[in-house]
Amino acid sequence: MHRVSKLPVSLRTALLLIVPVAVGLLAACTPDNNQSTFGTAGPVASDQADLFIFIFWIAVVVFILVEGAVIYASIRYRRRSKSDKLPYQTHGNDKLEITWTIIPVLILIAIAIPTLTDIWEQQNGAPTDRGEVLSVEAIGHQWWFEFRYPDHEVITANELHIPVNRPVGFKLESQDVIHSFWVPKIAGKVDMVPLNDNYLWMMADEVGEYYGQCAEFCGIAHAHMRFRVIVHTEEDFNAWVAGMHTASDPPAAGSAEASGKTLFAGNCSSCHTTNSTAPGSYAQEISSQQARWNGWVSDIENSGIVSAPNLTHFGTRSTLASGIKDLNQESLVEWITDPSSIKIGTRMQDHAAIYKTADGKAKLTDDEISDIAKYLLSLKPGSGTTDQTMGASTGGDVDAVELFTTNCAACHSTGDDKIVGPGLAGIGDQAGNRVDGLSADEYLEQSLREPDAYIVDGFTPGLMPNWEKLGDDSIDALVTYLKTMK
Ligand code: HEC
Ligand code: HEC
Ligand SMILES: [Cu+2]
Repeated sequence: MHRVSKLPVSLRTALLLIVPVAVGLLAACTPDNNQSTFGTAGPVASDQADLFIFIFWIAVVVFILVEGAVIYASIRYRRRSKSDKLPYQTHGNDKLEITWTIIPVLILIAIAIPTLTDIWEQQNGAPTDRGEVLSVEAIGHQWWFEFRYPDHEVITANELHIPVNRPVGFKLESQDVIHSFWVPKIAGKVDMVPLNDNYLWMMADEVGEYYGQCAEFCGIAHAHMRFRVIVHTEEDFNAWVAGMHTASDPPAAGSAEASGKTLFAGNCSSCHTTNSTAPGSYAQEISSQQARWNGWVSDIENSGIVSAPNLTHFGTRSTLASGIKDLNQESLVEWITDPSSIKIGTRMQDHAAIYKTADGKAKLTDDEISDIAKYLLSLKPGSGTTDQTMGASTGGDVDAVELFTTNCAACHSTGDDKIVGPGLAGIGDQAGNRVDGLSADEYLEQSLREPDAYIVDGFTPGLMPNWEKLGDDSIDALVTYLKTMK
């Protein structure tokens, strides 16, 4: 105490400040912390942690020996008199020099063996002797993560579901810049590089929810590019997969959710898919996502579309905006009103037509935003009775809005905005004048059955898919619906 009180004031305050800061920083290392690499929940992370601890203790021993020798020498042989006479000078000691060359070599070999073994095990692909490998493609986007399960034909975003005690093999990709995939308690980190696939495997040995984080600076919202890993029992995982293939029940007519659904179809569905439950929708979402990306790349400044998180069964998620906020009506309303209040720099706010306002906030009323939020929160696996064939007709009622949302909205807005195809506002009036001799009905039907028979000015052939596969009832319903677009 006596010594400390003699220090200059500024140094004393500095010391007083260092203590809480150091305690604060060290607190981040407690194994309980969500992003701590010490409390591990899988073999890859625990091998990495063990390796760290092993190297750490070797470093501690080296530190104590070397620093001890330095301190001992500087005290024992300190200058004791005012005489300027040099001490006895010695040069070269073969025994000593050989010893201090060999010891570090031995230490480095001791460190290299487990390091190389671990690198080898982790780079060698998912082990096949520890259970059936689950394949996942993880794709980094500014600033969110897309997860595709090719074997199960499921696509989701920002929340990765995996079964416990089963190896998961990841193919890591990026659509834009370099990101990095890291789940501190389970595995990582490996870069997600555009045009160059990387591979990583992980396995979780405890059921629970874990944090993931982009670990490579990738732009303004990098720190807000997180995700969650939800580790299920095998049974719950299978139930989750089954749920992802079960359509939501349609909202009751006249409900807030029904109004939200229509508003979503008009304002949001050019970028977001909400119904990837039907067979075939997996491949379709991949091509829509690519089309959105191509649309953005072809006009980075003004594009009205860009690849975006798949919101199928969004109501079952627990987080919003790639792990930044808890998901609930309130946070969702905040997000839709003004995404930057939660996360700055999103491509959603930069490109969606509804944010082209003076203050950048959505061109929607509070009630409309609340309805959209209610609709999104209602998206959960339904009773399983809803038709599963991409909204195609099964003889009963055909929901033309649903058909349009599922199949068309990725490329066509119902307003004037060009996405991949022309905005369809007014098509009901114009259809009859497009091609001489074709009535509105005939022209619209031809657009769906033989899209390349007539190409709208300024567009390229081959982009508009052929819709014969939807069946006659669905095509009739779509034609009727298109005619209402005055
Ligand atoms: C121009 C394309 C585009 C449009 C249009 C668009 N979004 Fe988005 N949306 C995005 C992108 C990109 C993200 C990812 C943002 C991020 O996290 O950086 C996103 C994220 C979201 C999320 C969070 C998803 C998650 O996994 O947490 C929600 C919810 C959402 N949008 C709802 C909407 C709603 C509602 C509308 C219509 C009012 C809409 N979006 C219109 C591109 C779009
Ligand atoms: C992959 C993108 C894409 C999808 C999905 C798509 N379209 Fe198109 N559509 C286009 C393009 C591009 C054009 C313009 C080129 C042409 O005329 O073929 C177009 C043209 C049209 C036209 C003619 C418009 C006019 O002004 O004459 C109609 C009508 C149309 N689409 C309806 C639909 C409907 C209905 C669906 C859903 C069942 C759909 N499209 C799905 C890309 C798409
Ligand atoms: Cu990133």
